Amino acid sequence: MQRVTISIDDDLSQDFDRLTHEQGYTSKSEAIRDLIRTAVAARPNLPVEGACVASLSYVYDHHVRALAQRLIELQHDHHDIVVATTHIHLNHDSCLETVILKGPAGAVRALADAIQSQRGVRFATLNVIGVTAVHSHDHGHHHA
Ligand code: NI
Repeated sequence: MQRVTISIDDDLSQDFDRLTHEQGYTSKSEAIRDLIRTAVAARPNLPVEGACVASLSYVYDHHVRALAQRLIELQHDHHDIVVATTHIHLNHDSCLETVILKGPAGAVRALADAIQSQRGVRFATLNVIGVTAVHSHDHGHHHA
């Protein structure tokens, strides 16, 4: 068993307490463990082989220091798989971006992970629209 200390802003912590109370949790730790289990189980099973088309949407606070610049740099670093980016100014603080990605599934996943894990990026959702398997068929399993 490991002990983990995390920081959560007051608003989010109160919302979480309200939710877990409604759900009947008596232990905040168990509620957080369940969230982690769900996150681990829900990670999309994106193959690392083949080419895919995907959209990545997320909200971020453009006041977070250097975040907008980092997101632009990440996209430029992967200009070979970034097809288009739509940026919407939601309000004074928040921006919504949807990035259309096309390329090797592993590279698409890696870029989506790099963007999602930036501090200040929220609600990131990767939607893989299609994967074209280009298996080399020399790795010991069969396809129906
Ligand atoms: Ni904006």
